Amino acid sequence: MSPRLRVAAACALAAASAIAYVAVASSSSQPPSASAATATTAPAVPPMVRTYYVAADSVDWNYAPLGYNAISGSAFGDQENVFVKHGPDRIGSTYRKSIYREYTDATFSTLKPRAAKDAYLGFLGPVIRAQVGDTLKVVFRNNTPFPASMHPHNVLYDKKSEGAPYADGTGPQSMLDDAVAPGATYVYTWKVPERAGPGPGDGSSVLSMYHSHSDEVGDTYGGLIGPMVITRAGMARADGSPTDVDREVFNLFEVADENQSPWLQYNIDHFAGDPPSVVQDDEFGESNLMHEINGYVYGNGPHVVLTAGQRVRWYLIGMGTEVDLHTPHWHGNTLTTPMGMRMDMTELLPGTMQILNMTPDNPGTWLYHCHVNDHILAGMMTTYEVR
Ligand SMILES: [Cu+2]
Repeated sequence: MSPRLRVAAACALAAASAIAYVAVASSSSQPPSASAATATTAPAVPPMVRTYYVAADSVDWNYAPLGYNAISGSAFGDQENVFVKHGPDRIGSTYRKSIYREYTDATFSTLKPRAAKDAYLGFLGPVIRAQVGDTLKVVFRNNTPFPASMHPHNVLYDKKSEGAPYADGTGPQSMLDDAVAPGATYVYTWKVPERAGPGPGDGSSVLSMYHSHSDEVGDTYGGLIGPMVITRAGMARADGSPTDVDREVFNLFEVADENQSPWLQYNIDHFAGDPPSVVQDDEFGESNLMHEINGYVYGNGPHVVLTAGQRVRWYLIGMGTEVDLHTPHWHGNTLTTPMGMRMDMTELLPGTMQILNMTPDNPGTWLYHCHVNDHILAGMMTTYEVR
């Protein structure tokens, strides 16, 4: 199929599924298991098709928009300037990136507004939600100049919706999803059976994620990653969120290696001086290792605001390479694992996810950071607030 035909086909599919949240009959719906936490009484939400319109967009992203160290309250010094200082041979804190953004419909003309309380999500893609028994249709538009895809974790997909190119023996019609061309649109269909949702030891929801896998390493360092939540059947609100949770928070811990982003040359050309020789410079390479949480360093992102007594679920994602062993640590409040173990920190490795529950009881603005010393110095820190 030609790219033009592919777009036309995708648009037709999008139109057919434009009425989001259409209830469909499904035999895979299950009542909540006996081990599930007590849910707030709410009417059961029937299985449905949930449609999302997601584009990969090119944006100029500033990892440090405040321009100072918001954790220490001080101006950037020598330590921070290794990573954030702009100069003739340094890119600084602003890089062009590819990020997933949600639109209101298949025209991809209007961005879906992100609520102020979710501004902390930073460069993460939209939170995609489903209840066990649902089907997800994701209409994907690639607005970047590089091939891109959406590869999901946990949900059930066939070869037309895997979003990853490799020698799997499939034919051309099963490879359109692997690397969606610049300007093209593709519709991914992901099923959400029991095995995609919470297992016996989980709470009412599990974390998943999606990311581009056309060039897995470059695409994710370029910024194409987002969270996905699958809620146990019978425990979802209409929007898919779990009924026994008041607030959900999503964090990515990653050393974003901008040296491996497909935008590297663009960033050198537009944000650094001119010398192409900078890429041979070890210190230049170091300057592009952005130790970020949701795309921010040194507490420069909007922080999460919680209310004391809320049932808060923290969903954590780790990505990257061998330096990406992270140990998220919360000051001020404690958390429990779904199995009921108490902690105020946890661990993440590249490509792994963790879920912790918190009922904050200690008001204040609290430090929340990776506990790895090298990562502390490089700015993998933020705060959260309890009111
Ligand atoms: Cu870390």
